[in-house]
This record gives sequence, C-alpha cells and structure tokens, in this order.
Amino acid sequence: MKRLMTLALALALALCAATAGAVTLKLSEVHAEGYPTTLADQEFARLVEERTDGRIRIDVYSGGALYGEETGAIEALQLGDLAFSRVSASPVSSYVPAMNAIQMPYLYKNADHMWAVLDGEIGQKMLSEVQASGSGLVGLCWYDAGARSYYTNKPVTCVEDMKGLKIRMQNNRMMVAMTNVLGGVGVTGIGPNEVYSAITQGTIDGAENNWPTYQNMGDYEAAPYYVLDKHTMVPEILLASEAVLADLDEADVEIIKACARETQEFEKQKWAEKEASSEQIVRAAGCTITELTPEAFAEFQDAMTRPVTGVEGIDDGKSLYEMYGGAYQDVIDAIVAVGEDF
Ligand code: BDP
Repeated sequence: MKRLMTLALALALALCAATAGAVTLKLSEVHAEGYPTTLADQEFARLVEERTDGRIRIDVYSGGALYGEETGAIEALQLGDLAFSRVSASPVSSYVPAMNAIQMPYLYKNADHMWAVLDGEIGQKMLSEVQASGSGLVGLCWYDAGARSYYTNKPVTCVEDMKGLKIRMQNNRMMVAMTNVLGGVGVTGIGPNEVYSAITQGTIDGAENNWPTYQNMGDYEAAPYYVLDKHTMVPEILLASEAVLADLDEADVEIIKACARETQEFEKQKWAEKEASSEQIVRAAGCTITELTPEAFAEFQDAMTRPVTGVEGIDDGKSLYEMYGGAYQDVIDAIVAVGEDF
C-alpha cells in the first residue's frame, strides 16, 4: 500500500514537472464558430499545443467575446494583455501605415494575383514590417477574405446612387475616404457584429464586406442590395503580441510561427467553400445582386485615382491613391507588376 502511494506521488510529481511552465494564451476572433478564420485559429491552437508537447495552450475566443472591435484587440496585443488575434489587415493600417499598400482599392486582378503578392517577397516583407515598424505587433500569416463590395437597404447600380448613403466602414481612414470619394458618408465605430442592428435602427444605410461576412452576420436580411463593385481585396492577418512572445522560449516562438504559416492553406480551403455557400444562401434568400456594367464599374475605379476637392479625408487637389498610397508608390508599382502574369 505504502509503495503504491509513493508511486502515485512520484507520478503526480512527474506530471507536475511536465506541465510546469505550461502557459495558456488567448486568441481573439470576431467571427462565429465555424467561420473559416475561426476554424483556422482553432487549427493553429491545435498545432501549437501538439508541437510544444502541451507547453503552450491557446484558447480561441470567437464571436468577438473578448473584443468586438478589432482595434480593441490590436491595442490589447500592443499592451501584452492579449497574445493573439486574427484581424483584417484594414484596421492594422492605423498602427502600421505601410499596410495600406497591399489593400489599395482595385489593386489586384484576382485572388491568384493577391496570393502571388502575399506569398511572395512583397507580402512576406509586409509581415516583417508589422514588427519592424515598432508597433508592438508580430505578423504571423495571411488568410483569405475575398473581395469586398457595398451592401445597402436601397438599390445601388452606379456611383451616383451612393450619394449621401451612410456606410459603416472598418477603422481605417483610407477606407472611410474611399466611401466619401464615391459620394457616400463613411462611418466608423461600429463593430462587425453590430452592423445588422445599426442598419435596422437606421443609424446607417449599409456597409461593405465579402460574401461570407455579409451572410454570416445576417446583414443580408437588413440590407438586401449587394452591388458587386469589388472595391478592395483585404487579406486577414494573424497577429501576435510582441511582448507576450518575448516571454516565451525562442524555440517555442519558432514553433508558433511555423504553425501559423501551416494554417494558411487550411484557411484558404475553408474560405473557398464558405464563399461559395454564402453566395448561394444570399441568392436563394432573394437579395438583389447587382453586377455592374463595364461603364459603371469604371466609374467606381476612376474615382480612386481622380484628384478631388472638398472630400473629407482627402487633401484638396489629391486623389485617394496619392493621399494614401503616395508614400508607398514603389510597393504599389511592384504589386501591379506582379499582376502582369495574371
Ligand atoms: C470581415 C473580416 C473581419 C472584419 C470585418 C469588418 O473578416 O476581420 O472585422 O470584415 O468589416 O470580412 O470589420
């Protein structure tokens, strides 16, 4: 009996030693369970726990349970109050201004062009720039988020129809200016999970997003007009807190980085499936999906490069591209050059 107890004690002690130093870290995600990015976050957590032999456990908080606005999550990462967050690259631009260069309106010909950029030298340099810029953030990998288009509670078939429409935008000054330059009024401060109620309450006339978010958040029921102007392709990014990573073993940080990279392909696959099913759901619900005529499409595009006056967020005499892309013209030119193959 005594021997058995000694054995049990030894076993318990060994177990303690094995898990001593084990840490549990939090990951914040605005999307619901089952959404492609949430699935990728969970896959990331699974891989990290497995490859660190349980030394690092990551708890994924989905549905905006920790931070409903991505800027809140980003600031928590900077302070070291949060370890990871999967966010859109759009709000990251407020902390890493160069980030706008990879999400300028009408920059990519298609998803393959965007992925050639993100997986190539430009995208990998931009990931490193996140930390190099002194933001306190570390860029781990990119995820797909398709193309974003406007959705409203009244029909939009040309730029003229955008006039005066209050549109919820992500927290990014360039994106707000983009709506303003089209004649609308860009509104910020509304989290993605609050868009539906803001539309039904009449605070805004619409928002803009990809097929999956438009469908998954239920926004298509409040704003059933979706105009496929495809103004931007904004990738998602998995971020880590520089301060939190600094407290971990260097070898474990390398494992974390490798696991994140591994989940990129996983998310892209889930994304493709979800994009198709969301489009199907929205169409079946009887929403009005507008394909722009080539002339109407050109109007949207031209608005981004035409010098303007009296538009909030753009200096008089400048175009949106000059105002927000001017400092990164070399990167933008290089992205356009990659597009020659597509
Ligand atoms: C979705 C992104 C999410 C953003 C949201 C938004 O996946 O990260 O928070 O757009 O518009 O497409 O805020």
